[in-house]
Amino acid sequence: MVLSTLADGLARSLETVTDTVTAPFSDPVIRLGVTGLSRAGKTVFITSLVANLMDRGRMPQLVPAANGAIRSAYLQPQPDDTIPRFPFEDHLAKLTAPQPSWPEGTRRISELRLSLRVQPTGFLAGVTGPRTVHIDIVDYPGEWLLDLGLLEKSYAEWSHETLARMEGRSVALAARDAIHSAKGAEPHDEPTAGALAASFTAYLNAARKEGFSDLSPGRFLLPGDLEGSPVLTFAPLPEIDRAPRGSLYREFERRFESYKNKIVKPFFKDHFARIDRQIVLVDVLGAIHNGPRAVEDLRTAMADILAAFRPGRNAWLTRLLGGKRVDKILFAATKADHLHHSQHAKLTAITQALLREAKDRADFAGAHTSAMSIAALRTTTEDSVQHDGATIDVVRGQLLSDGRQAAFYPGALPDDPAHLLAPARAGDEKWLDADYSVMNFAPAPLTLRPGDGPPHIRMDRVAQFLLGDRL
Ligand SMILES: Nc1nc2c(ncn2[C@@H]2O[C@H](COP(=O)(O)OP(=O)(O)OP(=O)(O)O)[C@@H](O)[C@H]2O)c(=O)[nH]1
Ligand SMILES: [Mg+2]
Repeated sequence: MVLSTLADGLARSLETVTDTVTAPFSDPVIRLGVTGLSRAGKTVFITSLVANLMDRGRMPQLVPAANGAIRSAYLQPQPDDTIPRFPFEDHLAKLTAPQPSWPEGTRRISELRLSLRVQPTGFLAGVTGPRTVHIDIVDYPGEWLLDLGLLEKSYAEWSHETLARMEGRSVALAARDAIHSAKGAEPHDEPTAGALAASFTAYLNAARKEGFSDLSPGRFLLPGDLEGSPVLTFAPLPEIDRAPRGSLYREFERRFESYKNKIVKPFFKDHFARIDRQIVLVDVLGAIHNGPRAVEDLRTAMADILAAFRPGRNAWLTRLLGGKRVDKILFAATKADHLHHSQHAKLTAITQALLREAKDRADFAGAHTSAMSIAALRTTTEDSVQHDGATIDVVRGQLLSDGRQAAFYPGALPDDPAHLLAPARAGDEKWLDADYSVMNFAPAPLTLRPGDGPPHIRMDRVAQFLLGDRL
């Protein structure tokens, strides 16, 4: 008994070195950040991860699941009272209903606490009882990370850069006219401010549809509860030297500062700075399907997003983090169930090449990174069909559009990622010698055996990379 208490205390004091603990004797917590651009697959990913950690029958590559160290898994109230809870049960119910459906788009941050009872294996196996490890999963839009760049800019600098970018874009025409005819030195009045902000926001939304990614301030696109509030009611204006007090320019300048202080900084302080492990979901197949420009845009957006994982570039963030950093980052190409497994390695190689620049810098900052091709929810089965005397590897699934069963071949990904990335960098309109398609499959109706979570591709490897060493 005494020995066990002692050993337990020892184990815990060791943990405090590596784990996020709030008090000396509290249970270890792993804070897992899940991010990605809109539609990357965050909601489906979290739902599947949690379901497969609760029912571990399909998790052979997660070592502590396979060797029985994880005794049980259960949901608990999350530690942060003011963040919406991730509605896991609703999402799982929809995905596993007799007529399954995909979740709605998410517009805000959310959190879920999954707790695992783990019996330590290894040298403490005999002397300690099971312990509890909490996994706090935080779902946040990747677009929010893009706002980090605003912190070191003044309103005048941001306006200057934003207006310059708008120059070359046809979708910016209306907003540009509105901004250039605005009278920044005249007294601020709210209808004028509101109309300018609306026009600028409409431009940002249109630019996103066109596939542009440098769309700060990120919260203008995903306003949530802040819609219509002053902090989201401003727009860039050409610089005015010594704008009078009470002028439109001065008010927009004040609101820009307020956006930085009341939206950007709290997000980084309250959420980002506390993350231990991060997964970045990337819809690489979707971008390839949309053509070279979409691939290039994805590449630059990911580089900007990952700048947040390179503190040092931003003095404020460096101070805030104080040496703490995310120690593992996983880049996952999602929806890999659109591809026969014989092409998964190529998809992973393309993902790696796409993120090379950004990843190298994150590596430089000391984080351990990896890339994988995954499907959080497998909607297809594999098959081979004969076509013109050749055998091609296809996937079969149910089409979302009309419910038909279809065999699908998305095109052959190149062995050398440069065959895609070079034309993307060169700004080509179309892929030269190939066409890639994606299909929207419906989630397949499931009959799960007891103990099995929803079918997936490599979610067990994902869990092993992100959590395995801490369980
Ligand atoms: N085939 C397949 N499709 C997937 C998978 N995961 C996501 N999808 C598709 O991608 C869409 C977006 O997935 P979500 O999980 O809602 O993406 P999100 O990142 O949460 O999107 P937002 O909340 O809008 O930012 C889904 O509606 C599905 O059509 C998967 O594992 N396999
Ligand atoms: Mg979502």
